[in-house]
Amino acid sequence: MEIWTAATPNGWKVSIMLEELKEAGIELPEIEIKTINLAKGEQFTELFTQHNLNQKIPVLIDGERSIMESCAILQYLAEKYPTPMLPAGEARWDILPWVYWQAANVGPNFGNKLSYTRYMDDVPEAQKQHPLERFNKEALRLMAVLAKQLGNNPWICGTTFSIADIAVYPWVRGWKWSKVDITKYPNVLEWVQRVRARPGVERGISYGVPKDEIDQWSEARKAQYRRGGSSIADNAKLKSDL
Ligand SMILES: N[C@@H](CCC(=O)N[C@@H](CS)C(=O)NCC(=O)O)C(=O)O
Repeated sequence: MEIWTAATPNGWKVSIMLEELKEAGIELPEIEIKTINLAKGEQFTELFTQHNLNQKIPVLIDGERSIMESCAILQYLAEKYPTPMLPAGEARWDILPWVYWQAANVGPNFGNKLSYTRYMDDVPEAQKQHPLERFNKEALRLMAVLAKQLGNNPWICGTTFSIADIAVYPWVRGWKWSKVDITKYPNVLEWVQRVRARPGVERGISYGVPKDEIDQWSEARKAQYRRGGSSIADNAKLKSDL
């Protein structure tokens, strides 16, 4: 089995899943983790495109089968290696709609909010205002939904950690980076901390990331990013005080 990935929220869903499967006692086969350099455009090569026409990471290759879309990969791994993270039978329908909810809503809105907040530093403010407001408002609405779904439960789908938690966590954990104020929802904040405290998650989010940068980029990494021609807005430039 091969995983083609990068140190990004969609990539971490898969690496967290692998590590959580190990935590659950599953003996995984040898899996080759191939890091795709997105900045260099390796997702656009002919070979990559043969495995994923959509030209985005992550991709899972298992024998003759190539699977795109991080949430489809979560489901594939969960079905191939059964654990309580995706129960069998009817009960899986408590989980799967929340995985789809992430793919269709949380990822795109947090991703767009992040992009306009950090990675379009050279775009005039007036042009960014509408998309920033729109994606922020929708991201916050989604967090209100998440807060209701969590209620007093420890995990998104009740008392058992599931692939829904794995799907949603990597985007929400970056709330300070995307400036989505989840402090309005204390149970969401507590859930973020609860997921982060899991050893499998700790290992999963460290794929492709130097040890001291798991939760925050170092100044050296930011400088390296800028040297590559990308401009990132730093906190000092942003109005938000998150
Ligand atoms: N819905 C897709 C999104 C995948 C995606 O957007 N991947 C990003 C990294 S997080 C990517 O490959 N970006 C490179 C590009 O857009 O060229 C999934 O969940 O797998």
